[in-house]
Amino acid sequence: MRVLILGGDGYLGWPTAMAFSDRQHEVMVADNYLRRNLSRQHDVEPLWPVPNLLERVRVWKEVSGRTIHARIGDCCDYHFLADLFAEFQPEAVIHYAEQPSAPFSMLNHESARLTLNNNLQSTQNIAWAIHQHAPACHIVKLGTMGVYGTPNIDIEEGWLEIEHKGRKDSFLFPRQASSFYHTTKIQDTDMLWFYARTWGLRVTDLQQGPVYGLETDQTIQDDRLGTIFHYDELFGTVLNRFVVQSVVGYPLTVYGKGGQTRGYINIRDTIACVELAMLNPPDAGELNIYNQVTETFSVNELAEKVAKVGRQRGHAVEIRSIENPRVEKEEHYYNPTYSGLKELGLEPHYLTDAVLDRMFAVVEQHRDSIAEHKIFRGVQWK
Ligand code: USQ
Repeated sequence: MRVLILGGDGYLGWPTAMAFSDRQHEVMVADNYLRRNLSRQHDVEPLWPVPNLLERVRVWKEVSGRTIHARIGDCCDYHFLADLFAEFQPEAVIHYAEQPSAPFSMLNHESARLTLNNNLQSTQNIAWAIHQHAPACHIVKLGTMGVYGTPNIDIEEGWLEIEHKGRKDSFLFPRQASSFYHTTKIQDTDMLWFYARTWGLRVTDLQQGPVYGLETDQTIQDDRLGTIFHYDELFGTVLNRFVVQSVVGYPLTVYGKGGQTRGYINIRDTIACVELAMLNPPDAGELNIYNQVTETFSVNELAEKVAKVGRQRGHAVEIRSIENPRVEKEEHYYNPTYSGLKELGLEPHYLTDAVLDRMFAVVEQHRDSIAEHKIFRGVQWK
């Protein structure tokens, strides 16, 4: 399939590009280095240095013999994006090109403005570029489980059937996000659903939970092909952070009571899910939604799992509850449905001790590069 990956330089974008290339898809990546630039500005660069996107593409060619086309540019620049669609004529576009950090979106007015403008403008541009240049192209947008919040009822896969005064209809499941970033992910879904209904676009929204992991079948082929791995408060996700904290003896930063429960997913499964979604497009005018997680854990459960494996490897792991910088429920009901992607063929990689052990082995190799001051800064939701 001819697939355009927007945000192709990121934690998920680059591993997806290599995996799809290996699976014989024709891949073009585009990125404006937003994450790299923000990391530099905020002194939270990743655990290991990563070659620029054009260099990554050259290394991939050297290692695999395969070609990934690459363009550097901003999806908020309509002319840049429209030209990509006109030239490449993608059959599917994977939209990773959003500012992905909840804490970053709560940092200050400028970070909130950037998150709003970037996430909504890029999405609107994609809808227009498809409408004008590649109308059959399927949009696979990375969404987030965080749009649902933590309601006191079971979370359905995107839609909820409502019976009201004797009549029935299906609506998007109620959304009540817990950060400004997550709120922009509600808005981009609403925008794409509008364009699907109005212009007949085909859209899949993947409501993904926090991702963990640092290796895929392709990243391990050469050190220069590694993904961008963050362990800082702004861009690191909780499990990745806990492994790094364990390796340097930094007490695991459990926010508040630690009962916050989320659906988690291994980076390998992210790639598999995105491909399954891409290969199973909805009809024109329809919005498919999948909950992209494979198991649920509370923060306390994650900390215990990481601590157990860390101690087995000789680390003195301490778990410490600290005052929660976020506004979120610390004890709550959580029961999401996530059967759709398994029905399409997903075979999950679960969070076993062996998976954690391998994460530790990789992070330990980079122990000397871990900068403790990056781990916690306490961005306040209030
Ligand atoms: N948490 C801690 N200690 C930490 C970091 C996080 O207790 O040091 C807690 C958070 O308060 C939260 C949970 O762990 O309750 C998950 O936090 P996270 O930082 O791993 O994930 P989050 O900020 O929700 O965002 C991440 C990605 C985002 C994606 C989202 C999926 O950065 O792009 O959309 O996971 S979800 O959380 O399901 O919305």
